[in-house]
Amino acid sequence: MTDMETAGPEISVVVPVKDEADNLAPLINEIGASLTGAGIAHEIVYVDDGSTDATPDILRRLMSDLPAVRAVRHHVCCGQSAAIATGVSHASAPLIATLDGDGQNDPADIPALLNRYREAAEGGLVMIAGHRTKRRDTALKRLSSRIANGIRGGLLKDATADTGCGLKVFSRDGFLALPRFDHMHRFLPALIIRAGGRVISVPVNHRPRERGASKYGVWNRLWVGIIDLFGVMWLARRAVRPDVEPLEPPG
Ligand SMILES: Nc1nc2c(ncn2[C@@H]2O[C@H](COP(=O)(O)OP(=O)(O)O)[C@@H](O)[C@H]2O)c(=O)[nH]1
Ligand SMILES: [Mg+2]
Repeated sequence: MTDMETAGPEISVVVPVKDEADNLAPLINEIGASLTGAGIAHEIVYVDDGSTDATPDILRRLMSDLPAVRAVRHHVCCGQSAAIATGVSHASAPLIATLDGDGQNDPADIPALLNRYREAAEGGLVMIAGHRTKRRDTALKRLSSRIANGIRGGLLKDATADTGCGLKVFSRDGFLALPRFDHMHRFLPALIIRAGGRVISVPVNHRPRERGASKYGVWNRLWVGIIDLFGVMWLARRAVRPDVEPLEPPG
């Protein structure tokens, strides 16, 4: 066994998927190549969120070939935020990288995000957020995303140009202490700042979807997004961060 294996992984790559059968093997290979190439001890945790295609069968097969891959499954689709939370709970590394399971995020960006995390964290609460500087989506999706990011940034002051980017690096403990709710994954920067942390954006690559179909349109994001925005503004106003001092007995 190498030192890397005995020490356990430094980072768990958490990938939420819903009906992404054709994207599993190509993306897992890319994640493995990127992290192994950079000498980063890792595991890959897939969360199948109640897929109705061949996703669970293919994951089982890939797991038996590739020891770095683990997978868990929701019997019923619970949404992307719940899937990410399940993956983080099941992860065994202290650091987490998330990315979309459709191949639009580039795993080759993970080592740079991890380096930025190592430079910035120093024991504090830090999230590194990918910023898709050249979106490879339809014009409608790009426009709606720009408007949503503008309104969200203006109201929440979350200091993040692209909160919807699936590519992020953060600590497992930091995430597990955040409030949980459906759709929280689009508000992670605001929630980290609410918890007293910092968010640093790093430019990342973005690629067109090659296989499978998008699960989100403009409308199924817009209306819930408006409600969520008010919910997160309320949460931010109700933030309390006590500075706790342990008392020692005299002498
Ligand atoms: N767990 C889970 N993941 C989802 C769900 N909907 C989408 N995803 C995943 O979220 C990522 C981005 O979704 P996608 O449909 O490509 O959104 P788009 O890139 O914004 O069009 C992909 O990895 C999807 O598999 C869902 O209901 N549950
Ligand atoms: Mg996508």
